[in-house]
Amino acid sequence: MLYVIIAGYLHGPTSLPSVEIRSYQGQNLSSISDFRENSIKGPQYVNISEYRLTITGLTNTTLTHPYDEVLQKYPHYTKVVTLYCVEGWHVTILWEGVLVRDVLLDAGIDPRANTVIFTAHDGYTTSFPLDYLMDNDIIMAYSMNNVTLPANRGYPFQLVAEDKFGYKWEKWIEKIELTDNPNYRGYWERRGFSNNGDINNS
Ligand SMILES: Nc1nc2c(c(=O)[nH]1)N[C@H]1C(S)=C(S)[C@@H](COP(=O)(O)O)O[C@H]1N2
Ligand SMILES: [Mo]
Repeated sequence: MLYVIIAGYLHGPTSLPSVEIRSYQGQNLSSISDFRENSIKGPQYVNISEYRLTITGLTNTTLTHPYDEVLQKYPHYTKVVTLYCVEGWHVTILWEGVLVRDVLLDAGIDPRANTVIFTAHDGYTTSFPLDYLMDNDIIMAYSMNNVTLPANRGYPFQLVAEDKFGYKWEKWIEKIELTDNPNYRGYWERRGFSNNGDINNS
């Protein structure tokens, strides 16, 4: 405690661990413990010192970012969004993250690209039309309800795929790949779930 006070005087404020918030601008939020954990291989524990976010495929360059670099390089955004799982539960959370659009533009988008495939630490994949990610302020979240994502919630990054079912909200994102194959199907999509995953017309 004394150290924290001294460090505060010498170097400006030292941030202390956050406590989850449960309301935001008058809106009630779910808790980060309201999710049902049913990931294909259970919770993943990503070693952050070895972690790299790779952006590749039909890009001008392949980017490989350590975790801190993602947070330093791109502007931060917050939004309240509800995740609906096909199993019938839902959670409303304050998400904070970086725009997928900013990351893709940084890598440079080849004009032939029309589809984006996300691959996770557990081998899970899902994909989107490039336009969905470019036109809708879609973020990759590193924080939920003001708390850094816990391991079971997708640390270091979960995609906030708003207006899409939960199976499109990939956790533990490691790779973002641009392709020209709109027929790519991810893990659940290959097992019969719709490729667009739209909440309103699946
Ligand atoms: N990497 C990865 N991401 C994933 C999944 C998974 O199994 N692996 N499950 C998806 C599903 S089906 C849902 S509903 C959401 C939220 O699931 P959770 O409650 O298990 O976090 O994460 C999605 N993201
Ligand atoms: Mo789900």
